[in-house]
Amino acid sequence: MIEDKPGGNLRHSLPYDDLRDWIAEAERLGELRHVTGANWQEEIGMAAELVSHSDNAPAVLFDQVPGCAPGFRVLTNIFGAKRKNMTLGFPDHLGKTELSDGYAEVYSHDSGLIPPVYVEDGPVFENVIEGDAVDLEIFPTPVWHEGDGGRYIGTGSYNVTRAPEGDPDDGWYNLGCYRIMLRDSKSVTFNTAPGKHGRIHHEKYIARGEPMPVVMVLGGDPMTFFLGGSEVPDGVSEFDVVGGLRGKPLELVRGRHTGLPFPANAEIVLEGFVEPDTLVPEGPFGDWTGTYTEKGRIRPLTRVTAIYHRNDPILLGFTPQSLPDEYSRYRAVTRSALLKRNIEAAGVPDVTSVWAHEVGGSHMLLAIAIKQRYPGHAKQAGHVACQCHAGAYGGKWVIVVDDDINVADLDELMWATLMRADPATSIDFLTNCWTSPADPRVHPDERKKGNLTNSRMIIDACIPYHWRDEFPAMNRPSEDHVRRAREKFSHLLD
Ligand SMILES: Cc1cc2nc3c(=O)[nH]c(=O)nc-3n(C[C@H](O)[C@H](O)[C@H](O)COP(=O)(O)O)c2cc1C
Ligand SMILES: [Mn+2]
Repeated sequence: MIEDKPGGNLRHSLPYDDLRDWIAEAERLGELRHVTGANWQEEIGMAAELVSHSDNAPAVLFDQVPGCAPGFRVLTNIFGAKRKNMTLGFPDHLGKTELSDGYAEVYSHDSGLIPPVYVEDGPVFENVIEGDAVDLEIFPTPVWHEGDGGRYIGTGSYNVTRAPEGDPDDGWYNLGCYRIMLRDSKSVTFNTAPGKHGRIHHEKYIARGEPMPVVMVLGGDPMTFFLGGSEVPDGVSEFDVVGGLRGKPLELVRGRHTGLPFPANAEIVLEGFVEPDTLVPEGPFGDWTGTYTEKGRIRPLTRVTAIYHRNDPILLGFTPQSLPDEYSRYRAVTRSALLKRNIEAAGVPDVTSVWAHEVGGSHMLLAIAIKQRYPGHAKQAGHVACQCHAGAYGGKWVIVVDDDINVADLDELMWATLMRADPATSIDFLTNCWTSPADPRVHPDERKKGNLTNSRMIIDACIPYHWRDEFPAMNRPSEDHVRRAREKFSHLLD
């Protein structure tokens, strides 16, 4: 049973095991629309863009895509309205910050891990296509944005990899969501940023001059996809974290060519090998920054040796659009939760709330509220937030405020920054920090040199601790005042 508060018992509350259960739940909520006949060249992408900007817009399931077998479907816009709560396993009425707080309570990477179990067979093996028969063009892979340089088959996807045998880092399976572009009917290229676990694994294979085995799960249950897109610590398998969140182990099968595991109930899985030394053009692709950042990118070639898919398979699409969008809504809820956990784990006390703002793609504007306990507390919170695992990548601004400020409200956050911070003395800058290839503010010359870094601004917008008793009070009306004003004058707003 779900308890009716944040942190209610998520363990038993995920109402789906696979993507089809999820679709049934979305139907039950009245939040799924069906579209037939839209083409992959343009129309699916157009519709996905249109619905992605509004939290109230439905999820959309596309079928009968011209040129593809009927039943081969694409699902988009899973993270909106009430289905956000359903997807994470919480009651309908929780707002986004309560949802994030609830997720922070149940998300744990060091306790409550439940490792997967292995099974012999599953629906994903209903269709096995190997060798010469491999044809990636059977799927209705859209061109998602007008300016994209290719069809992206992997957006709501994750890759499973492992360090090479004998490597000190071996022994756990990593799941990482890295976008995947179709190259031709037998090969793809995917895009791992420096420092990502999938990239680190690949670098270890490159050092040995060996191809890296990989499986790519292109449609599966949303929770596993979400964890594939989350910064789970080194050495911890996202499979185990998902097991913990579900309260029961994932059931996995193994690919026939690599032995790598994937959920038995996945929709579409590609298996293959990433070349150690063949680079091919990738992109451009509309990035999570709302830009086409890097033209002429080259990425490793992956040869697909097997396709496994369910009958009438569903490709999950989860594409960044101009901000704010579905992608930033999801990342705001889950990253804020992870970030709060990371800051607490570094020993910073009394972090009351955290919001990784949608407008910054959930990376570039991080707001942290604390109950100030001692001089220097705000600065400590800001610097930790700026550099911890969930906060470091692609960051720009970190703002620390007192706990009377609603960090998720941009107006309130900016008000506090303007009134409580002193530009000359409240701001620290850091240079040479970890950023994303999607960051449009990295100069092309630096990018070419491999200097993919940016700078940070950490704003202490808390009331100065040592003169807090003299700091002017807010003129925010008391609760009693607000209540009486409403009773007497709410008609003025009708
Ligand atoms: C829809 C989506 C697309 C993403 N695309 C990429 C990508 O192309 N490259 C990348 O490095 N990270 C991408 N990310 C972010 C990574 O998935 C995320 O940082 C995750 O933590 C990576 O897994 P890892 O920590 O195991 O490396 C994407 C995330 C999502 C949700
Ligand atoms: Mn990882």
